[in-house]
Amino acid sequence: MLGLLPLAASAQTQKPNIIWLMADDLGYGDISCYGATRIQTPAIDNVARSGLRFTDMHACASTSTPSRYGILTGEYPFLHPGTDVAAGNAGTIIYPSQFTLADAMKSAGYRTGAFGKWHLGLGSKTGQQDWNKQLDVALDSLGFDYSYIMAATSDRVPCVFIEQGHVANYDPSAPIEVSYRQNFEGEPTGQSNPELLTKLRPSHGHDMSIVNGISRIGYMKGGGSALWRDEDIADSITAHALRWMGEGSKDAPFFMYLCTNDIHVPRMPHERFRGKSPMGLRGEAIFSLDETVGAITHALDSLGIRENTLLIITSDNGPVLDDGYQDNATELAGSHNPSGPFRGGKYSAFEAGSVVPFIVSWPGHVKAGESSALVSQVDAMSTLAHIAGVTLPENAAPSSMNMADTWLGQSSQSRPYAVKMAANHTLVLRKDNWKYISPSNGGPMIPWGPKIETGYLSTPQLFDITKSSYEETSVASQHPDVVTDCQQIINQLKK
Ligand code: NG6
Ligand code: CA
Repeated sequence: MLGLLPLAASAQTQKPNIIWLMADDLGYGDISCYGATRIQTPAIDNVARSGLRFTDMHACASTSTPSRYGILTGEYPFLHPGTDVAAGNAGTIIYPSQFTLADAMKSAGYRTGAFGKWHLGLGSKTGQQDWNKQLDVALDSLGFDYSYIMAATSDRVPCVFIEQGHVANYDPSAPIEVSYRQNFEGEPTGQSNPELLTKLRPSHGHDMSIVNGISRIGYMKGGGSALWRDEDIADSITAHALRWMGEGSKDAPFFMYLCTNDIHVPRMPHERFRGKSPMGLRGEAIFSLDETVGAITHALDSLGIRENTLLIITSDNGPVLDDGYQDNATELAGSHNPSGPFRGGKYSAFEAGSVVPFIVSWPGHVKAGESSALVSQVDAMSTLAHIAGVTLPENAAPSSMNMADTWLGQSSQSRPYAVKMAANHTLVLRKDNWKYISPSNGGPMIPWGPKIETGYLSTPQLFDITKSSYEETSVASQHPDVVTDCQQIINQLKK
């Protein structure tokens, strides 16, 4: 049997391929290797069995744009302007002058590819993109050799894939126009033409342009044959990822940033999953995600590169049931708790907003098991750069630490602390056995639709997480020194 190779020796001889496979809005409790019983995720569980399953991984935020910003730049999103949930016509949020995770991998001799959900802006100026031409800022400016992406989310226009900075399968007979201010004359919307909503109806918001029988956020016109069919999004992303993976030379390693659309709303996975889960479309979307993972591992096996590939599976933020479409996710969840043992969900300052599944697999290098070390996705850049054998430029990845020993299971060392941001910018800190939530304004529940507890309070909150991972009773008044300490760390970071 192959023994575990020490990192230094192995990295010198052969750099591993690295796949960062990230689901959207997948909760800690949504997959069977993290305790779900009402749904089975055999492909993800397989990876978990061969690798290290973390129980205390923190995303940088409880929504997508800031969370992803932290991964790709190694900088806390609250330190950078404009990292709120981005519109589909947002200009680039990461500046081309910034050194990104993809730049780091490229400098290590890697081929770099991005697939699926992007949601970090495209083009140099918000609202000024000409979607019928090559975008002036696309992922090649951010270190990716190849990209096949969705500009934002599947509930936001434009509903087309962007390949190498240009609309994929562009249809010249149907020029594309996008606006987040007003509709285009004569175009139906979910609000004015609900009879055209043949596939899904909104429960809140999402009542603007209609594409594929589903209304979205924002207005778009045109697209023609380039418009996606939601049922095919997962297959399309996976097919492009697999093709790119197989095209590479055997010598150059690759870095693949693979972000699924599953299980974000609108949940409309392929018809082959229909009726397969008692949890309806949300369960089917989890199956679709699992199938993507299976397709990737199968391809790694077929190419004979599984043992030389570091495969990471994670999520960008916590789970949500009703996120704006009438897909019956709430009604059909039954005993399934997508938040697992944690309180809150997507958007929330409570733990379920940002504690996410995190599985690291690299057969022969990462010993299978479980790690309860406190870890953060903001460390992706320093950690993966280290594994790839590159030194980052001085000002790159300012919030990121090299945690390779912990991520690869050679140590159980925790990060000194993890900071994350809730939807209303409330900053949250986890440190030792403490969880701290900064005081903020905002009611106890998300105000616009999802039935999720925010965790916001006008006074500081402190929880002893050894007592219960479910944040029940604040002990802030009993531990004023800890509260001060946590607040000071946050203040220091903000400087
Ligand atoms: C919210 C959307 C929600 C989702 C979220 C972003 C409404 C009413 N809700 O504004 O559906 O798109 O933004 O999710 O529009 S994320 O996972 O990409 O951060
Ligand atoms: Ca998300």
